Amino acid sequence: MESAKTRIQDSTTLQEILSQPLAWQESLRSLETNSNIETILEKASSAKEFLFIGCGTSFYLAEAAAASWTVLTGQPTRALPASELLLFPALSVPRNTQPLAVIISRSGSTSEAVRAASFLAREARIPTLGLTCSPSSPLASECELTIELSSANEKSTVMTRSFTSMLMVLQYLAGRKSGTKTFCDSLEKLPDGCSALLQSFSERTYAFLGNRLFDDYVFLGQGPFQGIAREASLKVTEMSCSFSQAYHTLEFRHGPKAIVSPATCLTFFVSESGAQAECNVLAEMKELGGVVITICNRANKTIRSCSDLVFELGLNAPEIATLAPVVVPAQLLGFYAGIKKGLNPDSPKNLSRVVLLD
Ligand code: F1P
Repeated sequence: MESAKTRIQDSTTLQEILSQPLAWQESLRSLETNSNIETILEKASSAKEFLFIGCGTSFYLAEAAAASWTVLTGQPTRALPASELLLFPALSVPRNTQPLAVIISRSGSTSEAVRAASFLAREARIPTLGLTCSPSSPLASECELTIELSSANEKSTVMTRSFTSMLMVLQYLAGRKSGTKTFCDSLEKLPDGCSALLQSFSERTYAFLGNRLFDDYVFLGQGPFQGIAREASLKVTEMSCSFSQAYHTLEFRHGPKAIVSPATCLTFFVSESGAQAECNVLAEMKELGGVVITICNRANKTIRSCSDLVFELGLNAPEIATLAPVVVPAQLLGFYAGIKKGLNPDSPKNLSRVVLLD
């Protein structure tokens, strides 16, 4: 087997994780020359509600984007896995609603996502927007309009920069739709604000894991950070084949905390609006003997005294604008946990880059 050092040095996945600030910059810049944007914003201006759809990582992206749209536009925005729409259409799109649907798929080929787009456009007669990282995709053939972010695509199976870049593009559109230019400006500043952080985050994650091997991982987040917690959990499972769960932070007290031990790694996404309540849970889990990682924009006294590892971004940005950057430490955690277990995140066990159904 290749040494850990070789697997790290040669890793495409790690290179893609560390390239995210550049991918964000190129993705946001591509909107400036995208002739579809004005038409998309015009369609969005007449919609009263929105439905974001995806599979796997793209579903959790849909969740984080839907939370962003709801907060930024004040209009109800839901997220669903494509399978829910296909199996339970009346539940997913109640007959008296007329949402604008956004179907998200890095590959643009995932069977469930393409079938969902086809159902919405051809049967439910619902306006559809596609968001992908792949050119000339089956998804684009089904959607009325499609945004293609080729600079955010990955060679890897595991989605990292495609997740954060597509999320930021959807957040940018919400900012444009709601006329909050300051929010769009804060997104455009993120690449500069984060590029210096990533290398140190990478080194600190590798050092923290050292010879630790955890039995299980827990990711906790409230509000717009819940979708981020679920994506973080998936990253650790995909790259390290570890058991990982995600919960609303305060929900964790209601039973799941039974598992907490020194072999449990709990990662808290601490928000600004819910910090006090979230930090009470953090301190309690530390007391129970768990190993605590905190990812936040600004750390407080409880975070510093009760965490075994703190990732503090220190960005001068609204809370919603931090959703993409805060997932990066969790991507690194998943990557290095896999390396420490002797795995190769570039070739994740059992996974394919696209799930194609017969
Ligand atoms: C969705 C997805 C990924 C997963 C794996 C298989 O892909 O489920 O989330 O990590 O790569 O495909 P897509 O629809 O966004 O291309």
